[in-house]
Amino acid sequence: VPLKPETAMTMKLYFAPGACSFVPHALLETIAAPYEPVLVKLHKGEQQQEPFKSINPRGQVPVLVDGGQVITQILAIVSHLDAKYPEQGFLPKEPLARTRALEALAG
Ligand SMILES: N[C@@H](CCC(=O)N[C@@H](CS)C(=O)NCC(=O)O)C(=O)O
Repeated sequence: VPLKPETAMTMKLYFAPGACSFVPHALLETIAAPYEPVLVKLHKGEQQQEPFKSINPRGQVPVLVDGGQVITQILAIVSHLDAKYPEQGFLPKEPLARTRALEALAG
């Protein structure tokens, strides 16, 4: 059965409550982006089990899947969302301010 187009195109965010996945999670919620949140129960070890382990062999959230592409790492996900929704101003446009924001996120 072919996937419905809207199912195929909807972003997915794999997240865990109280984890650092709150960063991209907050961005997606703030703009009411079309995405499907997928809960990964870290306390039950789901990050080390299938199906998640195949999605991110590092066994960590957050993971954003967009257009079938798996994106890991908060910095990469935030940069991706900033590029995808430039009008939202998730990251500063001015080069040094942008660098400092990325620096803070990496910390
Ligand atoms: N460098 C990674 C860090 C991700 C990370 O540390 N995720 C934690 C939650 S805050 C995690 O999934 N931990 C599960 C585990 O270590 O088993 C990123 O930027 O995404």
